[in-house]
Amino acid sequence: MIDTSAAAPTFDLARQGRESLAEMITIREFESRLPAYAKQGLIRGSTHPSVGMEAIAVGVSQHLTATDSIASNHRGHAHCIAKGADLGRTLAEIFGRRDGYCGGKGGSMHIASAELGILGTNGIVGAGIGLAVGAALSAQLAESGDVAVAYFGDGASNQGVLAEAFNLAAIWRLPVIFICENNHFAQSATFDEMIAQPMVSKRGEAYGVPSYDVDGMDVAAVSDAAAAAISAARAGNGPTFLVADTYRYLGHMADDTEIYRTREAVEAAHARDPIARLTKRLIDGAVLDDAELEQIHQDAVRAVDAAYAFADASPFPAVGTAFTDVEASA
Ligand SMILES: Cc1ncc(C[n+]2csc(CCOP(=O)(O)OP(=O)(O)O)c2C)c(N)n1
Repeated sequence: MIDTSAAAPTFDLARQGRESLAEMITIREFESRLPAYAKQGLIRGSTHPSVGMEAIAVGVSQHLTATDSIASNHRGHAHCIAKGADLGRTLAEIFGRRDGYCGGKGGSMHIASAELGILGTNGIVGAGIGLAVGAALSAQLAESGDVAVAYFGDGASNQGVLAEAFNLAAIWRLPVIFICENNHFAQSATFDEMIAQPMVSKRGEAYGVPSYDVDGMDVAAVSDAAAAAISAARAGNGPTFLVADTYRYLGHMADDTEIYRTREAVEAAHARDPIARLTKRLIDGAVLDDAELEQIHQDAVRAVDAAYAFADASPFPAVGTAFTDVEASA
């Protein structure tokens, strides 16, 4: 192991705990409904839920401002929501409706918002990595103090773009945080089948990027590591690579037969569940009681119900708009 934590613990259970829990529960409620929406025909094209992986987006985003950027991948709804995306507009985009972030023309894998610093979720595996490096270079040249985050999977860490991105970020000391969400699978391929060197963090080290392994099922650990990485980037100390170990509870996308893993393995992963773990800490620490916990769950259900009503009521974009927004204006 290179290291198990990027920094001394700073996560303040009383200050950050309840908000982190509420965000993770809301994201899980949102994501858990997607397979059923897909079956109902409400979602055209594929959509990839990140149930089980909530701690990473939530732990990272609590240290980002609206002008910081994130570049995400095909499994990016949680990243967007944690960065401030409205649930209704996110779901409307997933449903391909006019009130979505990209007018319904992007769908699940192409959610972008300049105002929120969301450079886009991305259907091309690894493509967001280069976008984040570009945003970090732009922030450095503008001396804005902003940082950029690239979220990508263990499968994407095999893409050549990561080598180039690490090298440029290291030599130019760019304010970029590379976050590999190792959920143990790339579509139907297991991590062990696809990656010979199990320490993905060594890949960052090889390029001179400080690299750390973090428990991606522990929001406090992710938050601590992200706080250290983001403040180092803001201080001009360059990039950090965080490899967050996590697990994808649901199939790669709706209709995944999941023949590449056993039910028992999926159930075993629930023992590390980020929501259950934080809930236990909050209850044991008397930060939260059962009634407040129930309220958080009810609020999440209500918020996602409202998002569904908003998205379902939104019309499809007019056919005549198919060729607008294709090119950026100068
Ligand atoms: C360049 C490219 N190659 C292949 C694909 C097909 N594809 C879509 S998702 C995926 C797996 C990606 O795995 P990982 O990066 O670990 O992310 P995860 O799905 O596990 O979150 C693949 C191979 C693609 N979309 N883009």
